[in-house]
Amino acid sequence: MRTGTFIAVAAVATLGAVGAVVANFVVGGRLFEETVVKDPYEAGLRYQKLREPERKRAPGVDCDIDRGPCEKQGPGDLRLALEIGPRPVKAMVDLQFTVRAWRGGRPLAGQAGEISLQMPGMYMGENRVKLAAQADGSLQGKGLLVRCPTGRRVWAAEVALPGGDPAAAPLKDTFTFELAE
Ligand SMILES: [Cu+2]
Repeated sequence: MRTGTFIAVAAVATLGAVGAVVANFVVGGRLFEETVVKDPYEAGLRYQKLREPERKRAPGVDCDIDRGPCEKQGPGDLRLALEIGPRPVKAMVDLQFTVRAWRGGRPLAGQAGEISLQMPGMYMGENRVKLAAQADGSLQGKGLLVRCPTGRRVWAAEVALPGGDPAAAPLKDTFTFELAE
């Protein structure tokens, strides 16, 4: 190789290397800017909003049980919340059902309750979870959801809590949710 050619090749190689380093800085800088998040909470909300349209909800589902407790506004100033764990909620797994109730914003001190589990439009046998009062004011019980032979995963949990006095009608509300699998 002649010296002139070598210098030219070396110069091009060096420029190329410098160029790559500069490009790296620019790309690195952009990536860094995109990774930095001003408010992680707000970013989380944005993430959820972005994700929401992707979630396929079966008809009739009114409770996204895998995101935490579902709340319902009952008649009057009654509020009922249902939580099922572990999440994601799956069939053929021991589940813990937790119910909380409030009237006028104050926790209702219930002694017992019951959840009746059914698949909308399909008889799956009797499946009831007995709820017992816990020290933290909630009602809890254990249960299991069977795997449906048709592959459907939508269940309706009808929560029933005894009314204030023995003559009163029970407080009832239904939460319809879809199992993760
Ligand atoms: Cu079924």
